[in-house]
Amino acid sequence: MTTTELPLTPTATTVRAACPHDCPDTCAMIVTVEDGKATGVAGDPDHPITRGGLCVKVNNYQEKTYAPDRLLHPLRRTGPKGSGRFEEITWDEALETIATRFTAAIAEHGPETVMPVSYLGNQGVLNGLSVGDGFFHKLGATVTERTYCDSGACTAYAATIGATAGVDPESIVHSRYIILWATNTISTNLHLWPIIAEAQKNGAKVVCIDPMKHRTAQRADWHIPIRPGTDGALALAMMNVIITEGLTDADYVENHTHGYDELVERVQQYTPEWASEETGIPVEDIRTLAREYATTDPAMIRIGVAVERHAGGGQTVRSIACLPALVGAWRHVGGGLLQLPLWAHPVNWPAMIVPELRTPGTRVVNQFLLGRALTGEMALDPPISALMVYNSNPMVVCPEQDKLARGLEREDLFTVVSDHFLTDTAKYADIVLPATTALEQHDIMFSWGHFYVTLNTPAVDPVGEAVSNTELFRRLSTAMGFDDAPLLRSDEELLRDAYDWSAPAMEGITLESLRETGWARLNLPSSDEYRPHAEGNFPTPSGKTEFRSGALEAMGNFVVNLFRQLSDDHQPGTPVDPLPHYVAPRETAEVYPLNLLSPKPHAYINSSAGDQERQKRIQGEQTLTIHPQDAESRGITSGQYVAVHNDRGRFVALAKISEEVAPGVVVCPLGTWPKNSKEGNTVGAVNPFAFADLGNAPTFSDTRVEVEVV
Ligand SMILES: Nc1nc2c(c(=O)[nH]1)N[C@H]1C(S)=C(S)[C@@H](COP(=O)(O)OP(=O)(O)OC[C@H]3O[C@@H](n4cnc5c(=O)[nH]c(N)nc54)[C@H](O)[C@@H]3O)O[C@H]1N2
Ligand SMILES: Nc1nc2c(c(=O)[nH]1)N[C@H]1C(S)=C(S)[C@@H](COP(=O)(O)OP(=O)(O)OC[C@H]3O[C@@H](n4cnc5c(=O)[nH]c(N)nc54)[C@H](O)[C@@H]3O)O[C@H]1N2
Ligand code: SF4
Ligand SMILES: [Mo]
Repeated sequence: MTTTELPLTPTATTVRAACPHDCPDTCAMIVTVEDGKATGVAGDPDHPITRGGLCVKVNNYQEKTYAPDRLLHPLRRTGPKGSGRFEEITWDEALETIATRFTAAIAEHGPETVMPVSYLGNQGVLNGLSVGDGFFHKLGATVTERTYCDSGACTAYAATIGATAGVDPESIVHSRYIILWATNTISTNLHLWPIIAEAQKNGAKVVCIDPMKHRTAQRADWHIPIRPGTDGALALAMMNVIITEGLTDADYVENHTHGYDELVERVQQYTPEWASEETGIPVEDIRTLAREYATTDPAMIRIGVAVERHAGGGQTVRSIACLPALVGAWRHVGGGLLQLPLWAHPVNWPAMIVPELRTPGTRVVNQFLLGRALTGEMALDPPISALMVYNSNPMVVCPEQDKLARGLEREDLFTVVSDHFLTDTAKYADIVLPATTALEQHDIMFSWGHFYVTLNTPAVDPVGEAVSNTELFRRLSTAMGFDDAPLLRSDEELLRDAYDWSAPAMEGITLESLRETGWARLNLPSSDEYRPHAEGNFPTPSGKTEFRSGALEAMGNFVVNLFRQLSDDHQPGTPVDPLPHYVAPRETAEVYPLNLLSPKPHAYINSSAGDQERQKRIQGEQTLTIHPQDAESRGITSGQYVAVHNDRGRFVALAKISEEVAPGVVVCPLGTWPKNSKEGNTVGAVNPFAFADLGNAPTFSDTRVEVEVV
């Protein structure tokens, strides 16, 4: 179906938009508008990735825009924190209260007493990751370190092969060996699946390395269940086999890699026998995987974000990133590594972050420590006395949920939350502000899953008194008396600043052309020809794949954030062994017997859509999947409520007994809203705040628990 064939009433028009979510697919949406109201959304049938389909999380997006429980006016708290009792106030009152309270807090404690908390509820270049940064820099607020997603993997990846986009996802049709490593593609990267399925139909072998036999693993040719957090051992043993059995591409290694001799020496200790003990994978399977991977061209590896979420996540990605160069996979179209092709998008991040307004040396606090920072368990001088949350729902996504709730209950803390709905986080706010949805705001989207840039044109006027994040921070800047030009830019000016339009990748693409077409492929070679590293050319210090990493050697541990750059917050890192090595999971069976994983929910996008009726119906109640053996030994039967607990807290979920998980592994998806759970708690209650080895990544998969019938 082409756009013009969409069923339209005589008064209807269509507007080109973009899915605003933190999802690799970044779908091009077409919104139908009738009498000033959005009546439907559809995927653009002409878009080579979207292919006319939106996922179950978003295909009724207009219902979110017009949801009866949507926040439409600013609110002031009237009951105890967390009670959810509020009264409507005007925007003027809201802004005046915020300006007065921020000013008073700063007068008492200094500017670092204010802390922003935001993440990727919206992924737009205008309204997403960096919106508000300029405002908070100007204020002198504590800098919020955002490393929820892939910062450990990006650090490891950049340290090994540089900030390269890697394999074009569309080139995967040419792949003949496809390893899906810790990713549930059909749930989390749906629009990549048809491309993989086409390759599979053409004879490619699809291998899925995952502790869980989820819907993607069920469609794979080979599912390799692995003990969580031990993927580094598998990758190192694959290198051991490849080197020992002479399966390397000697010419590629000679010309396009750095540190091979040291790597050879290093991986000697990582035998398949050793790795089998660590990973629970039979020795012969490890050998077969290494041999097949090394001898089938083109071979590609898609690494999921989940591979970074344990103590050794960084070194795991380091080891995986070494593999393609070792076997010369980069020589071929559809061979190599696909992680986050966002590196191809020339987003003009400095124009968005406005780093020139930042006072050097300003304190940095990582968001995983929010509970500790608010309860005072993390000693902070000055303490946090004013908090502003937007684009994030920490009560669901942040570890140490109990501490966070206690911190948010503090009577002396002034909290502002901007959102679409009264989330479990917003319930603790003193002031709640209504935000617009994608249908009501301007934006431009990069993608971390493909090479297309997408423009989001508002389809309708803001509903009620909701405002976009860009407008919110313009209003706050004015309320605080800030007149710096970058803080007051209009959306049109921001759109012009958002991309580096003169970059080679943007050749032939302008804001005007995007207004016509809605989206465009970056100016890169066609996916049938794209071999970015056939001749090396890695953007690393040596220009090669660095088995021995010059970056880690020079800087120690560092943080590459999703802005594709060294974090602003970079501090000299702790020294890191520059050769890949194994870091075992931190939490062991001696303390708590079961390893809890909290992957992405099929019907929600993180916690977004988690309170929408249709999505709740599809996702169902919060469940814990447990192996029959583990259930039996605890007297658990299917459909019973079980308590999942450790020293950090507990949550209650419905038991689902299934061999989809191995003995010793239990799975509860992220995303349920605490208020919709049996006892008001979710996986965040048991997750640790601890960082992984690189890039301050989270360790959500490095979580041990016990389970019992409630
Ligand atoms: N439906 C849906 N799609 C989403 C999202 C969503 O919330 N819902 N969120 C989006 C976001 S923000 C992200 S980051 C991506 C993430 O998407 P993915 O990269 O696919 O990550 P997850 O779903 O968290 O986990 C994928 C798989 O990793 C496995 N896993 C966990 N720990 C380990 C381990 O140590 N080793 C191995 N080998 N596997 C492990 C889990 O069993 C799970 O099946 O999805 C995006 N897309
Ligand atoms: N246990 C566990 N925890 C995890 C993960 C895991 O796998 N397991 N995954 C981690 C990962 S990969 C990620 S990316 C993070 C995600 O963490 P977040 O980015 O915080 O994701 P959401 O829970 O969806 O929260 C986004 C909030 O922003 C709001 N929002 C959306 N658009 C706008 C807007 O335009 N303006 C404003 N003001 N608000 C808006 C939404 O309504 C929603 O309440 O979670 C992390 N946490
Ligand atoms: S959440 Fe992802 S798959 Fe779903 S519509 Fe948005 S971009 Fe597409
Ligand atoms: Mo994420």
